[in-house]
Amino acid sequence: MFDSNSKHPRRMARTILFAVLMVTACEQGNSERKSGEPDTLTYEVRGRFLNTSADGLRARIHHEEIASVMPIMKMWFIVKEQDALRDIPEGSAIAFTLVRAPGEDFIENIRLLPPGTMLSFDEQ
Ligand SMILES: [Cu+2]
Repeated sequence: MFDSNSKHPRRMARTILFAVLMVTACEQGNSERKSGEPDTLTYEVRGRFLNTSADGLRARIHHEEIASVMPIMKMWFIVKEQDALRDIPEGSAIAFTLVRAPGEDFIENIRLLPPGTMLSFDEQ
């Protein structure tokens, strides 16, 4: 009955804990990836635009869950299109494409969503 398999659940729990820690570490800008994954991955994301950095190169966004990537959080994203944020008022609901390329993550194709758009973390 108590064979070598009895150690397995604990190892499984440790693996799951490690996976959770990896996901929650994403705000620190982890861009490492395992070999064998595609070079560039893109994700369609919705969120609320909070503000632009002083140098204009990054946007702070409260984003919805990005499945298999990140839970809901507020974080900074690199914006490569210089004028992309010019017509986006702070507090607007937006949609954008998250690009995760080797060595860098950034966002592009930022679109304003209709006024009054409810996001998953908004109060009803
Ligand atoms: Cu995030």
